[in-house]
Amino acid sequence: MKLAIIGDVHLGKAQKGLSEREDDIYELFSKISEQVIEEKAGIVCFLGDLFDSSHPPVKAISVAMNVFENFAKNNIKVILIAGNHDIPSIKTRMCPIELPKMNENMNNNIIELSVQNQVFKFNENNINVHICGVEYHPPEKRQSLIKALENISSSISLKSDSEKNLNILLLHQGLKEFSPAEEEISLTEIPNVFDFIFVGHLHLRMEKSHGRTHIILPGSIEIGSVSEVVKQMHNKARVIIVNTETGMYEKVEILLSRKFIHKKFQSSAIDYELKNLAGELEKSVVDRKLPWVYLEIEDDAKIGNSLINEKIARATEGKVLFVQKEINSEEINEREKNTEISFKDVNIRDIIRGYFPKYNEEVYELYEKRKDISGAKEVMEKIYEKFKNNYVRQKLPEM
Ligand SMILES: [Mn+2]
Repeated sequence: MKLAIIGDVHLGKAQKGLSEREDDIYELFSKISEQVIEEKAGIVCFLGDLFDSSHPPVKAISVAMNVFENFAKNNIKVILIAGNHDIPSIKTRMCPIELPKMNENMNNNIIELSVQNQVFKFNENNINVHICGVEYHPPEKRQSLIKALENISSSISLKSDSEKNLNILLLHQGLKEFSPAEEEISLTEIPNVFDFIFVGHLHLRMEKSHGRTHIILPGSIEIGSVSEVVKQMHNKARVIIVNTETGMYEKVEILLSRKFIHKKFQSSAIDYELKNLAGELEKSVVDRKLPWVYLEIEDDAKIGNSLINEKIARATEGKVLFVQKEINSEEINEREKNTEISFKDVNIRDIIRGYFPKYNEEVYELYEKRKDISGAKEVMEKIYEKFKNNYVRQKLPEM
């Protein structure tokens, strides 16, 4: 059987609030689903953040329903895990990935993997395939994530070695090996029982082998932010197809509907660069979709932000959906450097005393514990107690 693995989709996301960008994702998602049907996949796995928010727009839900209905008609099962964007912050609220399960026609076709239901297994041609997964766990729930993975590992390693197994793990987490700043989990903490680990969340495309395990980050299907533009200037969405019989995988790419153009130049060459860009823009309209432009400009000629902006506006007017700019000038760098120096000279304690005369001790403690959530919580409770006592004492004489 073929499994299709799809990274963060973020249905309902409208980059810079533009409905054109919201529609780009709907369109691409439908295109990807058609490709998956054409590939004759038997199961499609989503790595979390199918929706951009836990209360997505109606259109996002209807697009998802249509795609899932199409999968059901073609006998394609869907396996989902919840990402940090899908999970509602209020526990009693429903996670939007539950919605398709409420439709009778696809109810049996959609499987949500979570701590409550960690493994979906099937046997085909004498191969036991275990597709395992849990929902996103924030850094403070690291220990329960590690425990859940141990549970999965012991439940799937009960099988005797004479049988052939293909073990796949789906995660929506930051992994230390790919993003050192993440405090969530590292590969050494994941039991060594998986052939593949597919990871959503980071939005980047990366791959790594760790022992017997192949770790693959297919990346988000679309480009969501400036950092993604710079880090992965691509014009194709990527779906991973795993063949459960051979254990091999391939990457299927689907062209994005809108062009992204990234240019980096110095202001001394701005007229030349913008003239070239204007020519490129004319050729970059696809199906009446205007390109998205990202410019990084170093103001070496010191012509100033307002003139740079004016030149860009004149060169791109009517030919782009959006121009995102980052102008680096010495003037700004100087200012930033100065703020940094003066900030270092400041005594935080004195500042806090000035701003919070009554609670300065507690606020300073809070400031010191700002990176330690449980410590900060204790301090907040202390502040609240003190506030409550003061408040009651102030109120009493009036009664
Ligand atoms: Mn995401």
